[in-house]
Amino acid sequence: MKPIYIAIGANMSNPKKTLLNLSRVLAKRDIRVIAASSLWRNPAWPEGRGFPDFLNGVFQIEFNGCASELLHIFQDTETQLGRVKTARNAPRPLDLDIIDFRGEVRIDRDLELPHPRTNMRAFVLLPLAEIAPNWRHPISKLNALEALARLPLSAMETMQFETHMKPAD
Ligand code: PH2
Ligand code: MG
Ligand code: MG
Repeated sequence: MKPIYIAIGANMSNPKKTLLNLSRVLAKRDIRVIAASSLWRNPAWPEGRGFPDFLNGVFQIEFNGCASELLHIFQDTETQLGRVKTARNAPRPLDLDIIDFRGEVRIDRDLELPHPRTNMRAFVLLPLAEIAPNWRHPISKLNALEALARLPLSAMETMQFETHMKPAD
């Protein structure tokens, strides 16, 4: 079966601690992390709203269910870690997004696959390039480095290495 990649992020309530502990939290929901990128500090998107920087990374996971089941687990886990849905893009203690679910392409009201903004986000593409050099976007067919090269240089310039993650950390 093709791999599943997810984006992880946080920009409030000790993001580093939350993200370094995340694989343990996901394990309780039968999600196993099999590859973990580094964590990258970068400005909250959209810029200029004064929100704290994000830490972002990417996991490859194993999960024996469908994409909708995974989405529900993610929404549950975000809530459990204290996410309150206020304004769009407001700061959050945890953000879990499905980037690519086994190459599936779908556009539903609650779930779009692959994640629609994958190719526009250095904070997804750079960590994805670290752990999945052979991955290709299911629609554009670009790999992560090719998609990164199409972004403005400024997108890469804002990415700051924060720390490594160990899959079992
Ligand atoms: N997620 C958002 C909104 N803005 N900015 C960065 N840098 N990283 C994110 O993960 C992110 C964001 C909503 O999901
Ligand atoms: Mg997000
Ligand atoms: Mg999200």
